[in-house]
Amino acid sequence: MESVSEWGLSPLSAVDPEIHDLIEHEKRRQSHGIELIASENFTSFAVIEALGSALTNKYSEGMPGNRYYGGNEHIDAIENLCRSRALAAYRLDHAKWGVNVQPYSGSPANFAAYTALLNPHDRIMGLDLPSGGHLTHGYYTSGGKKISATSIYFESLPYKVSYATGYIDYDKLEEKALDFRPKLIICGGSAYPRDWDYARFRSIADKCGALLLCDMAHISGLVAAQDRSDRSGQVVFGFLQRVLFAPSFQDLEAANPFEFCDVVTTTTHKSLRGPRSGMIFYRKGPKPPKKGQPEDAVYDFEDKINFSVFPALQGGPHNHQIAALAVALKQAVSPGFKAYAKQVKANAVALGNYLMSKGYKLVTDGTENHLVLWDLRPLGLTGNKVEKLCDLCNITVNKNAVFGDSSALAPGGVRIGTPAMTSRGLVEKDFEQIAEFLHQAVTICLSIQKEHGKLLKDFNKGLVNNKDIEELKAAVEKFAASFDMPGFQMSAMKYKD
Ligand code: DSN
Repeated sequence: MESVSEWGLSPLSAVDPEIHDLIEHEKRRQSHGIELIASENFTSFAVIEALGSALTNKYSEGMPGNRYYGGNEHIDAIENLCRSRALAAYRLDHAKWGVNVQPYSGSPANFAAYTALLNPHDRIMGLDLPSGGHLTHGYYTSGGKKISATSIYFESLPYKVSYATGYIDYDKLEEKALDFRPKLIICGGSAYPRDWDYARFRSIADKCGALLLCDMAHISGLVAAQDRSDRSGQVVFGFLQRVLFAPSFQDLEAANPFEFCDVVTTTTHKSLRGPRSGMIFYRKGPKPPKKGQPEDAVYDFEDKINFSVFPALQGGPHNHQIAALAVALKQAVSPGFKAYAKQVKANAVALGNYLMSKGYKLVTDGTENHLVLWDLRPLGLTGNKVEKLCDLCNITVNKNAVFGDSSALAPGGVRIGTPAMTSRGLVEKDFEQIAEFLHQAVTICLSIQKEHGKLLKDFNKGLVNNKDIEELKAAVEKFAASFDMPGFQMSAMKYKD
């Protein structure tokens, strides 16, 4: 048998050069490319250190203080710290809100929340996928094929954006909701460039007796961002926090879903800049007085949500993720995080304005958050072609449906987000340069399509040995490599050039 130090203490490069090498290639791809996927980010070295720690060894099914395994004293401390930091990050009073930090990621968090709040076949309404919603909000195709487990196990009726404006059509949503009488309305999306009117959602939910859940995954960093310099990053709970530090409207980088929703779910690796993980926040304590409700009514979400996460849907919590999330939440209440979130938004505006100045069409003609949705249909191009060409030039975007689209594989747009490159220190002028690169990429796409034809197999021929693509790739690499990279030292990479 090998010695412990031989199999257990040798570095990755010695144990598995193949995987080590692929990781080094991926580091080069990340550092020498322009990362514009709106749901991605670059996390910190401290978060990565916690993720790659001995915490991955431990089983801890159950909740802190009530586990099915021994040896959890430090794991309990970590999960409790993570929970209190999560509440502090969103300025929540722990008497009124609780949080479960065990979901493995966003889709499991959403399904656990639905499992807790709904019975099979209960009715739900979420933003339609082609309108910028998420699969887990109940998507099925226009032909009726149920794509998401949410639409398989629950009866889902989507609401949509107005085809004229690209904004959510709240009046239509209200009309549909009053007919459909859902038990749950879901707000939040994956490709919606505007802020959310949570007060209107609440009023619609109340009119039809529905619960209101926000999936704030994309904007969770913007919602967390607040000027905390007056507190030097300290965590302050309770009355004092609410009175002295209640954020003014101008102080927030996004409308606050906690003000109006019953439950809020999120991933933690998008604009929040943490590890891949998920959280479910829920109201607890006395319910506000309402006609027809007993005076002492209290919210009953806590036990249901904790039970849904474990034992109903998950096994052991991923403690390395939870510790890494605790680190990210600590970083999210530092004064620098507010500046980061502001810059994410300013960069999205700069990028959007540059593209519009070139005559391109953005959904809703702009952005109020971290992303723009570029409508390529007026150009006669599809998102898959632009995504592919950009990939060849080391620019990473993703094809995305634009309302009215029917094909997910050849949709009419691309989604472009600013969180990742802002984490590398880029500011408005850099994003104007990025928009110029995107303009060049689309120009190349159009000339290939003109020369070779619209069919994908013909278009693909124009990508081979294309001098314009090679030149753009070289310029993109030079540009991207000139910025710092969070998480790892570029100077220590195996593949630098
Ligand atoms: N898949 C993510 C996105 O790209 O928006 C959401 O979970």
